[in-house]
Amino acid sequence: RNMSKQTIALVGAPTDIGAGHRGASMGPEALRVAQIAEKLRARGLEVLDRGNLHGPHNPWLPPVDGYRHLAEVVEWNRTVHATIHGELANGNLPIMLGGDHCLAIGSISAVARHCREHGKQLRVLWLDAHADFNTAEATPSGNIHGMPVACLTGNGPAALTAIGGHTPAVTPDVFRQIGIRSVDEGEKRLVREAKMAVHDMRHIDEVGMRRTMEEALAGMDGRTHLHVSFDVDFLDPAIAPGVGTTVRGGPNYREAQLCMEMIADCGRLGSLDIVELNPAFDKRNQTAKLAVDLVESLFGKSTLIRV
Ligand code: 5AB
Ligand code: MN
Ligand code: MN
Ligand code: MN
Repeated sequence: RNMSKQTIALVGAPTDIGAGHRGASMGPEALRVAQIAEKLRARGLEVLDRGNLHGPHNPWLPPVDGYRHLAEVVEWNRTVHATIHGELANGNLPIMLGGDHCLAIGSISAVARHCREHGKQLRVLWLDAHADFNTAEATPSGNIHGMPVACLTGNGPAALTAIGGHTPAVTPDVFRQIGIRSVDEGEKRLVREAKMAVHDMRHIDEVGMRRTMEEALAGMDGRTHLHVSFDVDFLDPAIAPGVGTTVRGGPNYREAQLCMEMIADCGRLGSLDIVELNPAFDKRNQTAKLAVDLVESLFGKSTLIRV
């Protein structure tokens, strides 16, 4: 499997610039304290910790024309884009340690650019309670962490949709959204219009995580680069309280493990975001530890005895 000979590069992006609560800026350090690097090395993987990126502080201002902190969000995402693209160009497998989910604009636009440069097909698994498909008109908050999928598909301010030099960075058909259970009214209409592939919690309840993941991973081949954007609020808040925007009724521990194990089994993982972890809402770093446990499964750790 090609991912085992790839070097993993951890890139910290300590900001909550796009979020509705402060604290996701502490995410990278919480993941390090939960030993993300050591646990992956124990799996025989080579891991480089590149440390943290730098960017503007959070001025905590109200929205302007439907966006909060747009200039700062742009600056952070430019830095993320350049760094993640550089890691991919060097043949590494980047893991962005967020930070809030607005940073996926930078990381996924970088992955998309890398795919265009190398004739690869992109598939993005968006693990989240939310669709993150809001626009300035539809958003109830102005928080840009609720807008990255819209921006990546060309629906947003030019300064964000053009990051990476290609607008749109990706088409809606590259996404498979999993775990969705909170979508705003105007956002719902946009999700339907774009024909987003949404495997919401109702779908997971009805067909189970196994069939959901079979569907989400179907149609990939040797030319597919798989990117996973893991918003920790994907998980049920009973097991993952350390996020700013909890929504009850998410995947439980076993469902989340199966999700990660099936992604590992497909052997196509090329890049990862871990976002929205907020230690200010956590207890004894349990959510960071759970995220690391799940990431170990994503990189092939299995409790399976049957072969
Ligand atoms: B997250 C909400 N839809 O737009 C909005 O955590 C929440 O990255 C967005 O998925 C949640 O403000 C953003 C109400
Ligand atoms: Mn999100
Ligand atoms: Mn979310
Ligand atoms: Mn959130």
